Amino acid sequence: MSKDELLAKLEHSIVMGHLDADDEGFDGTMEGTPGTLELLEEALKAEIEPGVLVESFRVAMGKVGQLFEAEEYNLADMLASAECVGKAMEIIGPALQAVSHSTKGKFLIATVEGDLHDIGKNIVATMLKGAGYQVKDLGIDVPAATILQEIRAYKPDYVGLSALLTSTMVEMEHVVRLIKEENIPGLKVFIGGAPTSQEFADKIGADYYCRDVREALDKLEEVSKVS
Ligand code: B12
Repeated sequence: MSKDELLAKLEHSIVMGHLDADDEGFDGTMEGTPGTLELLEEALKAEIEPGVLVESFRVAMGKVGQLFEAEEYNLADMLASAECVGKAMEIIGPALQAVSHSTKGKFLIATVEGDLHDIGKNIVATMLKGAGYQVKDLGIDVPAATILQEIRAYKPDYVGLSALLTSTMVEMEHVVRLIKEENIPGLKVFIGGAPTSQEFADKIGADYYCRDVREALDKLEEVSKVS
């Protein structure tokens, strides 16, 4: 199988919520065929880069979102796909983190209160660790007060906030306002998550919006050059 075919199969297995060969997948027909975990193992053997794999996870989850929106998938289907990516990230996480041992700065990251989505946040946290940042991940559904408390205690150079719901973008705005009121010299606020945008970042006073983890890494490099 070529690398492209393997990636296409991996993407499909995620969309189908087909975790492994014991799992029947979304349509109940896939038991006995290689699932996400077996295909991932093959992809790693074929030396497909972890960064390429992460991008294919993002594409797959985008498709899942479309199916949910079209009401072809329900919440449980979305969760099955999320589980595939979650388990896959547990496997490739160490490889992503092994890239660098230097410290480029402290990055505090959280999904804001009311929001339970963590795949994107986890990818960002993992890749930043791999790129040499010291990352503290506060998890999901994190109240503003906890984020502020952690900023005071951990003293990060960067704070990253994630929101995947239009409803929790309001909470993100609230958190950014509270952070900015602290007036901490040099502290930069990064935001991300599918419904956010540069326009939204400008509106709420966040320093940087990142469409994906690649952009986050590029923007961090830029910031560290100027500061
Ligand atoms: C998986 C999923 C779930 C899973 C989440 C499991 C988990 N562990 O995360 C479950 C099933 C729990 C779920 C629940 C719900 N979901 Co949901 N979910 C999704 C789905 C399909 C994929 C999200 C994902 O993982 N994407 C893949 C990752 C890699 O991409 P990403 O998160 O965007 O992250 C990248 C960038 O955005 C960026 N980034 C993200 N965060 C950050 C942070 C920083 C600091 C930086 C720099 C960058 C960055 O970098 C990341 C990596 O490149 C999306 C569809 C979509 N298109 O997003 C819907 C989606 C977000 N969900 C949606 C909805 C409606 C819900 C529910 C309300 C459904 C319900 N009726 O209950 C609940 C809400 C629960 C809650 N309170 O949070 C809607 C949101 C609509 C809206 N505009 O508000 C979407 C868009 C689906 C749709 N098209 O309708 N969901």
